[in-house]
Amino acid sequence: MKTVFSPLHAGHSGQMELVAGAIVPGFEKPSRAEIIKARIENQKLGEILAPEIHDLTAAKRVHTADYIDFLPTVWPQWEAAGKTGSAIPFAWPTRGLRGDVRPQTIEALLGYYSFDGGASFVKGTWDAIKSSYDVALTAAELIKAGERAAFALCRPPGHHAGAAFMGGYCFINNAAVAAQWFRDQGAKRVAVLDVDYHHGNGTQEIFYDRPDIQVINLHGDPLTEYPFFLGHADERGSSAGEGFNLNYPMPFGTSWEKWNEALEDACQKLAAYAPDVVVVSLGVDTFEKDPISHFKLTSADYPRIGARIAKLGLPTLFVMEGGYAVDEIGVNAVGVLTGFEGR
Ligand code: FKS
Ligand code: ZN
Repeated sequence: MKTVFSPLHAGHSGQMELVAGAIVPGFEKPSRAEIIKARIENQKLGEILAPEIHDLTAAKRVHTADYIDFLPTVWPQWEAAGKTGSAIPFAWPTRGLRGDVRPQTIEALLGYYSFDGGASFVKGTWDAIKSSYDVALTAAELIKAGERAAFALCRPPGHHAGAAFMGGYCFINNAAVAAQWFRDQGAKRVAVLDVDYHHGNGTQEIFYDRPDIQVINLHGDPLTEYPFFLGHADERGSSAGEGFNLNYPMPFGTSWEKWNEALEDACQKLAAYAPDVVVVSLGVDTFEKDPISHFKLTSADYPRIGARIAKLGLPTLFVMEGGYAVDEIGVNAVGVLTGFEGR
């Protein structure tokens, strides 16, 4: 299958995050994408294409216009305010505070448009976000043009980003953009299958009241795992979307057998929905050696995931999300894709 990749992701580099009380280099780093790209070449998965440049219309179909217009202004505003380190949000309008009044300074706006401090900006961040969006749309276009499958090697990832917020390394929700784009191109129903270790809270929020986009998540139980405040099994969609959101939260230590039972059930529900196209939010942080996660999948399991998804027999867009065991991220992510191809 073809891959779409942009070198502009690499400008999103050197951002910092808080771990156990210390500010450390972010886990979501450029080598992740570079190692996956090298593995694609090594495995001869297929051609690697540069993205076409798109305007932001498709982003504004799933995000608010004010949020999307804010993103490219972050670094210029941060610099104009005389700040030099990573732009990290640190104050949020949670319960008891006013979330309905848009504030005016860059520090305040970072909090207004986020749910945690996990999506931070450096100088090259906007260009990377934009390239990741272009990668997703270009890969979606390959599917529309008749490819059975395509791989959007997105970085930064997207599934934690909601209609008007960033967080958890995510800014624009690439998978949601692609799903909506397929609808706008005439697909009647689209399914999003999110196999990242973390719940895709952004994707769930964006499509929660919609029957035309089914959202299925397999993830660490939010009682004990990030993003903590969404992803429970009783979240099944609202109003017209009731029954079209499915969550499979699983405990720390989950290994292939249990995870695969969830995947099997998810795939049966997905097949019953009979979508025209599937968007896979592909995270490989379910891996046993992932430094920030607590599932126990092995490298041998990833091709099995791909093979099960292939069995659906549907046009499939893979969109890269998380995975932080960089030494094995190429083997694991590309393992899903070669498994899909039956090799
Ligand atoms: C404090 C721990 C914060 C954040 C985990 C983010 C996971 C992101 C992801 C994505 F796919 F979006 F990349 N942990 N330092 O893997 O879900
Ligand atoms: Zn994740």
